[in-house]
Amino acid sequence: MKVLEQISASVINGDAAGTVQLTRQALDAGLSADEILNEGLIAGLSEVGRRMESKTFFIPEVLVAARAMKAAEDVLKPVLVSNCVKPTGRVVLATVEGDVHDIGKNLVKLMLECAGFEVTDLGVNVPAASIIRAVSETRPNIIGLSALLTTTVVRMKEVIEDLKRNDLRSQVKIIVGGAAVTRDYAEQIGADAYSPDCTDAAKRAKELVQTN
Ligand code: B1M
Repeated sequence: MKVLEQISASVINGDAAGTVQLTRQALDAGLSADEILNEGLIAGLSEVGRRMESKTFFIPEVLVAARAMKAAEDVLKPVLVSNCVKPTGRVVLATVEGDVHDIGKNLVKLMLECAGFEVTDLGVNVPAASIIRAVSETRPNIIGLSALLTTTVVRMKEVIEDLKRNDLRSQVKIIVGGAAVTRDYAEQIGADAYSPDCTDAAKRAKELVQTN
């Protein structure tokens, strides 16, 4: 088995120590942090998602897999941030109300910081009112919203409507993403950008600031 497949298998098995060790081994072998993240760690969690869907995995298995992924992320972080640039803008980032998934959001935060953004991370399960408050207080260039559940994706629309009601919409750009979000939905709710992954999110954020 190749090391990336071993990393995926290790995430699926929820073996945090093994995942960390294999991640180090892959870095030492010259694989890029991006490859390890996407083709090893995220690939593993995607399989966990499929097993969850087919009801062969349940919450305890998913939690240990997520923990293994997070442990390996700490090994990758210093490598991912080694080429970071100076601050260029501010972002308020949140996983929307009702949703506690934060692995993807945290990767988006990392990539945004790497691209030079100062990120105010409001965490998970964040009500629209808290986002509006953070926007009024920190005056960000961008709001980043993440949602992984089909039941919580609708919260993004509420945030945009609340921004309009509070006369704040024209002052910020909005990027949305997460497994439950589509480009069509982003357009439909009037977001400024949709992003399928964390690297792309940082690219979109830079473009949005430049066109501001
Ligand atoms: Co949950 N879960 N989960 N879960 N979980 C999913 C999302 C699911 C697809 C699994 C499945 O059934 N196949 C399913 C949703 C189904 C649906 O709505 N259509 C699901 C479900 C049902 C649930 C519960 C309801 C289960 C239950 O309780 N019965 C429950 C909900 C809790 C809640 O939020 N209220 C639940 C709970 C959990 C755990 C807590 C156990 C755990 C989360 C741990 C944590 O995040 N700290 C968990 C996990 C781990 C998953 C899966 C397996 C993996 C998610 C993940 O971290 N992926 C997931 C299956 C899947 O997605 N395939 C699943 C890796 C991560 C890097 O990807 O977050 O998509 P992702 O981020 C990507 C992109 O989407 C993008 O960048 C990242 C990669 O570069 N991105 C953005 C993300 N945010 C972005 C924002 C942007 C731009 C890009 O701009 C701002």
